[in-house]
Amino acid sequence: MQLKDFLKYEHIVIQCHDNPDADALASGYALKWYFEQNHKSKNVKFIYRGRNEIQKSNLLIMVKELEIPIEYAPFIAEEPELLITVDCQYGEKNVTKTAAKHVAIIDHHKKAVDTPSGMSNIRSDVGSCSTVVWDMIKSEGFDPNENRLVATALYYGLFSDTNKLSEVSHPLDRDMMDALIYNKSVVTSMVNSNISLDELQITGRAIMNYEYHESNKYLVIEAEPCDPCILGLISDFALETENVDVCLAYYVNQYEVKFSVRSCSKEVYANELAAFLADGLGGGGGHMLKAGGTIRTEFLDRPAKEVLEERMVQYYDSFLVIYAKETVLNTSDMRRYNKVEQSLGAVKLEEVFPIGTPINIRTLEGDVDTVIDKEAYLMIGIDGEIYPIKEQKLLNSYQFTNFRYTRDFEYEPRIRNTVTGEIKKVLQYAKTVRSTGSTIVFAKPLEQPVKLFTAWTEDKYYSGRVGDYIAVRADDEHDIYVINKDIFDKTYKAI
Ligand SMILES: [Mn+2]
Repeated sequence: MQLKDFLKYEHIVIQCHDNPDADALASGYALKWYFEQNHKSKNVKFIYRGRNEIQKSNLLIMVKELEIPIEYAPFIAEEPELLITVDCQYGEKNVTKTAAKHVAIIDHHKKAVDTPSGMSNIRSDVGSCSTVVWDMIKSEGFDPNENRLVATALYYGLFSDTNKLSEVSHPLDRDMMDALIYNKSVVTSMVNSNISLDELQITGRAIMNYEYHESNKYLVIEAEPCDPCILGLISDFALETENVDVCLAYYVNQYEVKFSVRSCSKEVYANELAAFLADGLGGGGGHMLKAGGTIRTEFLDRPAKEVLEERMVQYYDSFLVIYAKETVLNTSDMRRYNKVEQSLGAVKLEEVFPIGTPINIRTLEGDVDTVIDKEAYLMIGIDGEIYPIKEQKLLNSYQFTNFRYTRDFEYEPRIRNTVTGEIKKVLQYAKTVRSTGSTIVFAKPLEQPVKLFTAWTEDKYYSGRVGDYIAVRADDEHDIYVINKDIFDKTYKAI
């Protein structure tokens, strides 16, 4: 779905969820701005409905200072030609239903409704709906930076939905953060009016009622419904306590469970735990130390507290932690495999920017900073994963072919010259390489999830789920690793 598909409609209503938050306000604002850039005369309204008018002081500042043209419309007589719901999905409980001839949805929550094809853009892995709208507007050749107020709103939308950017994980979110030129003083005044005195009390009461689980050193803290940023505050603060390695803070309201996870344990990635807690019920993510998520209450058959507590226990029970350096696997029940020939992609970085250029490589898995030298290459793995590699190591296992390399990415990796800011996408520089060697490994499917610290990564683990493979090189008993089932099936054959 593209925004220009909607230009044919004359009468458009943009509606965000009831009890709007900063992200909802920003998404609708930017979208309305986009339509006005195209046709000044178009009849476009931005509304919210439901029982309550906006009250929170940061949102009141936002609407006033950023001149957000939103109307409170508890009753609506007209039936628009096109209704676009932003930061929510038409038909869900958190958005009052508005009759319309056509309905479109732009959102970043877990897909919860059926939508006619071509009428929705729901990107569940992105940190804010503001990011989704920003990306759509950019794809049409417009730049929200042309209006400082819109740019500031988008920035604050992402800022609020990701706990002050601390739970940002998607590269698109980082692209937007880097690109927006926003008004810092307005953001500061909103940030400093974020919590009401009532919420300050909620924070205190929540902390008083912590539950501590001594065996695994984690805290669970339930708060009354409040602004989600409070959860981040609580968990950041609680994690500073001695003998607390992990903290989960959450609240349950009528529609959803919101939670924040913090971890300072090298054996628990906050983003992994957040995804585990929300698995099948909503969405969760972030990065290794800080993460968060949402569970829709309609997917729960029991009280949220029970589900979360049970999943916390399951999370700790299920994983076997392996330190490859100190482990020798029993290979008697493992089969021997050979790596099959495969085609991967490689980019000689010197062809992208000159030698000596400091660059930032942005991929779905994260950012990598490096300086280009003569031997620097980028590999594009079988699953689209990107990693830097030196020429010698590349040539040890792969051979260049004359073919160009093509593939589809959910997010095409890009390289930024950190001095000039120039950004180039990698695919146009990628060549196909073919694997040569014939590494022999012992491998078997995992019967229990593991966290594996390889011999080279002592403070970083790789997770394997049941059905994934654990493998060890025949010529090095400590070179143990885990391989995703699909990748294993594609890259190894039994001998
Ligand atoms: Mn949102």
